[in-house]
Amino acid sequence: MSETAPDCIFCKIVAGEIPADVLGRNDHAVSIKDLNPQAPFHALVITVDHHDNAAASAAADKASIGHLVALADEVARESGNADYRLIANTGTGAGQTVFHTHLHVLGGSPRMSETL
Ligand code: DGP
Repeated sequence: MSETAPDCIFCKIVAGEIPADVLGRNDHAVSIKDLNPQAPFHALVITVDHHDNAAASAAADKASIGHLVALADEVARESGNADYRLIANTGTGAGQTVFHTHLHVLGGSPRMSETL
């Protein structure tokens, strides 16, 4: 049984209760296209278990971040983006808006985004 949080939009996406363009998944993570892309290729990789941010996920299970990075690399390469950036916004001061652990996967152009 996965850990979930009520009213968490990413928990609902992981559960299939809210539609998303799914790019890939493993037992621990799901990758979707970002709703508001900031680069030619912009995916999110979301943990299956709910934690507020990457540090909280790592505190619960250090391997969780490895599963995210492995799926990020897979979806980036499958989309033809062997070179990419990974970003984990942590806290409102860093621009985090969804408080469920996720990595941004940005490819297609170096440092295009002003906001990420
Ligand atoms: P952050 O600011 O790091 O918390 O990034 C959250 C990202 O999630 C932001 O780039 C927009 C994206 N996002 C928010 N809601 C949805 C949604 O319902 N579907 C998808 N595909 N992306 C979403």
